[in-house]
Amino acid sequence: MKHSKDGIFPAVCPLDCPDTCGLLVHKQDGKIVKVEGNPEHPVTRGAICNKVRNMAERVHHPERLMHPLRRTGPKGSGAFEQISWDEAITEIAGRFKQLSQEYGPESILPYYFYGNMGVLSVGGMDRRFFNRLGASQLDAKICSAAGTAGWVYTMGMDGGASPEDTVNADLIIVWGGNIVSTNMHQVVFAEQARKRGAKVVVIDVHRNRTAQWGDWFLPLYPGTDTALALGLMHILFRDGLTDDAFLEKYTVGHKELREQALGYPPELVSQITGVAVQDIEQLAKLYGEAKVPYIHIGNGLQHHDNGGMNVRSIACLPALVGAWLKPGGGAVKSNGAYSSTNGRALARPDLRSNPRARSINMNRIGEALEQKEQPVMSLFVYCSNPLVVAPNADKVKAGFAREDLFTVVHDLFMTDTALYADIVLPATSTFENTDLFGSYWHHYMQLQEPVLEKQGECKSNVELFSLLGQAMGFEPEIFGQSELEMIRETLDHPRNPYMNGVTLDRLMAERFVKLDMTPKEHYLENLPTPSGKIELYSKAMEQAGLPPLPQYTPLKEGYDGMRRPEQGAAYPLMFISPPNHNFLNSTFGNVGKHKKMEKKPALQIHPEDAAARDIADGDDITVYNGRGIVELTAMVTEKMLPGTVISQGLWWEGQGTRQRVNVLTPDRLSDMDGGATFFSATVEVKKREQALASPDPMQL
Ligand SMILES: Nc1nc2c(c(=O)[nH]1)N[C@H]1C(S)=C(S)[C@@H](COP(=O)(O)OP(=O)(O)OC[C@H]3O[C@@H](n4cnc5c(=O)[nH]c(N)nc54)[C@H](O)[C@@H]3O)O[C@H]1N2
Ligand SMILES: Nc1nc2c(c(=O)[nH]1)N[C@H]1C(S)=C(S)[C@@H](COP(=O)(O)OP(=O)(O)OC[C@H]3O[C@@H](n4cnc5c(=O)[nH]c(N)nc54)[C@H](O)[C@@H]3O)O[C@H]1N2
Ligand code: SF4
Ligand SMILES: [Mo]
Repeated sequence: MKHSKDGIFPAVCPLDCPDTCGLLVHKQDGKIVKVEGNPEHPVTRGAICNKVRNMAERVHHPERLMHPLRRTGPKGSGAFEQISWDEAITEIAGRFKQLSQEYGPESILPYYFYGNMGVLSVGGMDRRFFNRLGASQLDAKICSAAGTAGWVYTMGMDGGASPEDTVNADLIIVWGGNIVSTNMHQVVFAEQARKRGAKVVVIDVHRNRTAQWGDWFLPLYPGTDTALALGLMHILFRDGLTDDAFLEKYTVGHKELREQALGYPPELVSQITGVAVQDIEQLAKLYGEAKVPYIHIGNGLQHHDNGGMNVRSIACLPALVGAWLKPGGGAVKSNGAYSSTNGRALARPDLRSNPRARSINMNRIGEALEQKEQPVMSLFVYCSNPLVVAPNADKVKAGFAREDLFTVVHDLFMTDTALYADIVLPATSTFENTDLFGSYWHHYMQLQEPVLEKQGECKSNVELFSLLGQAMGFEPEIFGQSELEMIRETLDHPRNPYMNGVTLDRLMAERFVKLDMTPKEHYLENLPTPSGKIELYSKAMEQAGLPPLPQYTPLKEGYDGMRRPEQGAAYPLMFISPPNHNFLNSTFGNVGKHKKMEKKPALQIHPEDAAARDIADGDDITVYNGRGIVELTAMVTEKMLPGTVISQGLWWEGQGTRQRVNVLTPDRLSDMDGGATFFSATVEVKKREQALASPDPMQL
């Protein structure tokens, strides 16, 4: 045991956030009383966000699940009885054996995401278990699939500039990211750059916290970023602001791109995007003349029908001006590849007797549960809250309500999803676990060792799937491995040169171990694209049936082919539902302190759009489309262009409210790699007292 009842202990923030902070956990009498940033962590430097400063409230929340439960009432009713772990495991193993015999193991589907970013928490014993079982595979594409594909087509790997270098930038463009809320240490680096004279430009569909902090905010219509990027390229080529020596040496397709950009003159781009011609001209000049321009590519602009292409197009910009040759210049979409560990050693796909088992895209979970042929008969949910976070959420709920579906949920709380489970299992918090953490942004690996007693009868994901493996009669030596053994194995990953020298022993001794970044010195000479160069023209995209060059395609819902939903359309407002400041996706949505800071679920609406509907600030409103209805409070504001409405935060429904924004979002897949299209939704809004026939009878 590394911990005692009192003292200060090092830990790692497990949340799905690029910063992956080093923490110091303060304990009194066996309870956490304070969480702060570790001043010794080279990126955290003692500063953490409000959410995690208040983490003790979540870890010691009176509603934390402490025992396994079995459902006793209808699904969703919240009626459960306490059972023992033995009973729970026996029942699950029994059902899995029976389903495997009757329907085949592919009738069982795991559903997970990154509620805990630990390498062992999602990608450890859990994957190993479902591989050995032969379950259906989950295509885990809810977060960043489309944008990553767009980036990788261009740059070859899921990695860009080094965050710590960005202090050298003299122009920072935050494009479709709300970093004040979602990547606070990038703001710290940008502030350092700003002290030396750097300018911060924010391109977004609403004046979010980051736009309020930046120097210049450019609002645009949702899903039009490719057009803006091409408009910038048009001017860069036109005005001789490109670095032609760089283009010649490190890229393929610059001549074709130059041709393509000719088709996007500022006047046209202004019509498409809503950005004034003079602003497009000024931004291009700023970018072309900057010495070290850096672009932070957020997740927001890729949650669209055309999301892959949005990222792909922006990813071409640094090459045009040769920004990659300057430390701190270039761009980051995400840096996940640098810290990738040996996933196969943990997940053991070799244990699968049916390597071609079907894959189900998590963005289509509602539809997958409707399927009558080869039906999904059991769902095992962990580290995710699909009833709140998955698109087209009423369809998801209808699937979860199926009487013949055997559902297990492992979580710390009775989430909206857990209310529909047959068996609910209590999960440990990260502070009770042993785990390994990389970051998808900075370059440090970290080890988490338990700093808190296991609460109640909670079990970690590793323990749970180890027990289940044993109950299924799977190989004890494979399902009985310890966490430290697993960490040692996954760190052994010669295929990732950045992991060179990162060992368990060093992690135990040093706590934060920097990746070996020397291979990055030759990054540009050695890009893992088919040509080895930055692909401004991508043959691979062409082969995949995609436009090989950046090309603007309007969103699918209600668009008139140019930019905004058609006048007179049934759902004429673009509905964007990005994260809020005090929750982490739906995590913290049940914690009093965090909810209080967010007040209540609201819809930001432009005064013109509000006036047209006789809506005043503070009115109760109904927001609806063909997928469903949500009830929110109007917040009348000029933070976005007319025609766009915003609702921040993934609020829980619990029982009796209608505030899950994902009821309104589409489960269409994006242009690349099956990504989610949360932000490509259109809606209409009415004042609440007006009676409204539900467009979706299922949910009344
Ligand atoms: N506080 C907090 N931090 C978080 C999270 C959280 O829920 N809360 N979630 C975590 C996770 S899982 C992720 S993936 C990241 C996401 O964090 P970010 O990368 O910041 O991405 P989002 O917040 O999804 O969207 C960023 C911005 O994109 C804007 N946007 C939407 N559509 C468009 C568009 O078409 N064009 C442009 N230019 N902008 C658009 C949204 O309005 C929003 O302001 O944050 C992580 N960190
Ligand atoms: N409308 C809209 N929808 C969105 C988004 C958006 O911006 N707008 N963002 C999307 C994005 S980017 C993402 S990444 C997804 C996120 O979707 P999810 O990954 O589902 O995120 P959370 O809502 O944080 O749910 C994580 C759950 O895991 C649980 N958990 C935490 N640690 C553990 C553990 O160790 N073991 C187990 N078993 N459970 C644990 C938490 O208690 C929580 O209930 O949401 C997506 N949905
Ligand atoms: S959520 Fe992000 S910023 Fe907050 S403590 Fe965790 S890693 Fe750091
Ligand atoms: Mo995400």
